[in-house]
Amino acid sequence: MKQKKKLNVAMIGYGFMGKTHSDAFTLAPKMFDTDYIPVLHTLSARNREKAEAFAERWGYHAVETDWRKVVASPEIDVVDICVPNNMHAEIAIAAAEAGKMVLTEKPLAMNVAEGERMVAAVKKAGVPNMTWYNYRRIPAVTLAKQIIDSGKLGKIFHLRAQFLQDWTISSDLPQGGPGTWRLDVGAAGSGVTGDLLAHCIDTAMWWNGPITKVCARTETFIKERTHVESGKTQPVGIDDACVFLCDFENGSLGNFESTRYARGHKAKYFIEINGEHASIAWDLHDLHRLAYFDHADESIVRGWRSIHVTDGDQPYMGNWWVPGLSVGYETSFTHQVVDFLQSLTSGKVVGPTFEDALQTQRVCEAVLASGRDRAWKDTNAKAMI
Ligand code: SOE
Repeated sequence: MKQKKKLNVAMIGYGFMGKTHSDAFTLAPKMFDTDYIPVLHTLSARNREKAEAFAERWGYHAVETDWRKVVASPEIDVVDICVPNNMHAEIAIAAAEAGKMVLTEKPLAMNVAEGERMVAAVKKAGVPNMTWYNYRRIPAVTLAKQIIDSGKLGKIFHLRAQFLQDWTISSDLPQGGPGTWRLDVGAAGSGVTGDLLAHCIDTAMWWNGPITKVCARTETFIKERTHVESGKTQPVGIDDACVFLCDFENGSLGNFESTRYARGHKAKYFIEINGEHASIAWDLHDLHRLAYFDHADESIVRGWRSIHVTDGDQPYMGNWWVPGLSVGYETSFTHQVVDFLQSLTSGKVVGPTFEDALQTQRVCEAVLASGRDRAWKDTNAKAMI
């Protein structure tokens, strides 16, 4: 039997993302052949009682309330950061300095300056690193990337993306605290731009190259909310909605929209790209399907086809069930772990690395500045892998 190598994982945080990541580490080596086997070693969170309950449910061996001890522990190989955005930089830099592999939830950081320090730290330490822009690894989204790279679309003219939700419409919702830190600018850094549009920007730049200039309009519909920690009514500093136009380096045009005020939409992530010969569209609500239109088809049968991405020849699907049977949202995280583990064996770096996530951060920061100043802004974003 092939000798497998164990990788002890420390998870910092146990919220929604702690769950998706724990599931991914568990399932990845079972469904895919990897030389490395992640071990759910330590769960770190401030609330011991809740951390213990999470650890027991998911099979972590240990619980630690102080993340600094976890990062310093010689037993830990990988530090995975799933806490609010304002803690990413400090933990990631400490983990890199301690020689650990570091994974962090998106967005990479609160802002570009922090992101640059994180990139410098992982580069200096020479440690493998990745940011969880998971939607790249939905098989249909990965297939779209392969089709685009094959040149089937020809010259690209347009890319449009939306990420719509409706969960913050009530003015009774507080800011800060476990479920609502995303509304607190001090914890999140921004609103929909960093939380939702960042996903669209990552996928868009992965498919279509760097976004060079942006022109945005941001809005905060509810200007004050009670803060969970102070109990006081405080100004809201996040963007509730954001729309922006952009230029891509390849000459194509982009338009992006995100809001948490689109009544009826819970997680409507839609992205479409139009080329000279063909177009592709994908919708999170129908995540195992890829819409494809090819102008080269014979005219009497030409039209949008809906590709059911479940065939063994399509990305990742050969390791799942049998053709025709689909997989879900959670497998985007599983595939991210698989690719990360395989990169450790092959030595071939896979994205999105911290450096890639920094490019998305640059676009987000330019979008927020553009919304504030009502002016076009350069992003200085570079190509991703
Ligand atoms: C916000 O509601 C959220 O959970 C984001 O934080 C995730 O990144 C996104 O995938 C789904 O929506």
